[in-house]
Amino acid sequence: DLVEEAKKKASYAAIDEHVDSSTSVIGIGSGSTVVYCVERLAQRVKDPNSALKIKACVPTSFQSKQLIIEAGLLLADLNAHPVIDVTFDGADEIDESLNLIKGGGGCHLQEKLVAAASKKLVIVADYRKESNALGVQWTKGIPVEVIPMAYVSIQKKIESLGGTSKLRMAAPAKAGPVVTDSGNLILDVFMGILRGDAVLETHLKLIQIPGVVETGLFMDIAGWAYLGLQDGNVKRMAN
Ligand code: DER
Repeated sequence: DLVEEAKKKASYAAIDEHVDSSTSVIGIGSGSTVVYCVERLAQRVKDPNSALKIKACVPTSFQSKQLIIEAGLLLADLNAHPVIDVTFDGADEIDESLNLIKGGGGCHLQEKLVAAASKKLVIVADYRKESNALGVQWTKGIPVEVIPMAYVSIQKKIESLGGTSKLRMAAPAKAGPVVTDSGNLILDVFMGILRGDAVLETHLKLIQIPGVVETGLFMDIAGWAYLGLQDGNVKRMAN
């Protein structure tokens, strides 16, 4: 189908244009699009003619670890490889300045930690993720990871800031709230459409609330984005 084909085209292009014989440590994101990155990486690693020497793949979630292991790639810990050559990850929304909303898959805390340790962050996505402002295409709120004991206090603080929020529930997979790989909860926060400076301003308002661990607002982190289009082409964005 068009969306899966777009994800695959974007991912294959990103891997082929950003992984070469000098690439040693790769960050692997989370979600459904990055699956195609791992697929392409595994193909190239297994190719006897490829000169790839991938030393380690650093995961951004339990799912990402599974992808690395199942692909036969070398699973590594961020503390063992605190400098990553390039990380490939998905996004829920991408604006024209490569600001992102991430966390739709509930993994944005570890994704941001790996991204921050990477020399390059390359985003892969299908055409549904492209937007002229954060909050326009992605209407499910800004994912915010919070410490469980304080989630109601944090919700009240968000209301005092003029926003609203919803605790992300796990049903039907599991009764009760989603619990992240780090043992925290997720609030999906509604603060309106974020244009220009509002992205950073909103992040700063949220991150200083006691008990907020990390927001899904990524600004000045992604250097490249590969967008698979409906016509089969790939749109390349670079900062
Ligand atoms: O949670 C995340 O940030 C993921 O990258 C995710 O939202 C992107 O997921 P997708 O590639 O399945 O759309």
